[in-house]
Amino acid sequence: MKKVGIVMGSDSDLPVIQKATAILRELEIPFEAHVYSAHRTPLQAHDFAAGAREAGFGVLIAAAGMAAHLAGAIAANTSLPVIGIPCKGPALDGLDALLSTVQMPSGIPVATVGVNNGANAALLAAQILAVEDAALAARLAAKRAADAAKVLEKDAGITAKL
Ligand code: RP5
Repeated sequence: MKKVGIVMGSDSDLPVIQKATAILRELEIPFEAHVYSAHRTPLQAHDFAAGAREAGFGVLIAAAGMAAHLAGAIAANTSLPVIGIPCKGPALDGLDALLSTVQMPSGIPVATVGVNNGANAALLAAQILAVEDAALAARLAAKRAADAAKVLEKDAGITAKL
């Protein structure tokens, strides 16, 4: 199976990334994670993106906060699909990173999930890999069913309580 490549701009983004890695583990998807910054270590970020297809990755996730150029910089150097996670920083509640990640110019797309939404990034990565992988598609369907069952349990609990 192709791997998911994860890049975070700083180790301070780790709590967001851990939401993604928990789901990738649950779905038995191999991944590799790195701290590479578009600004602090641009050469390493470039080299990772440029070599990602050759290295066996099928989709990349890039998480960054503040002036979040990482996902765009990664996308500029690969034709693999790139999923951007805007991370909440010390100011502006993550709106800075959201706009920096989502507002890519035409030609270099980044599929942007919600602020801090590592879970959706992992699920979207899984869905992309599942296009060509029926076993993974079945695991995704089972997870959706299990997640729906949890919501219905909550529904029954709230109905009983009120
Ligand atoms: C971004 O700046 C990182 O992705 C992180 O979200 C933010 C702050 O980084 P640190 O100062 O915590 O290393 O590049």
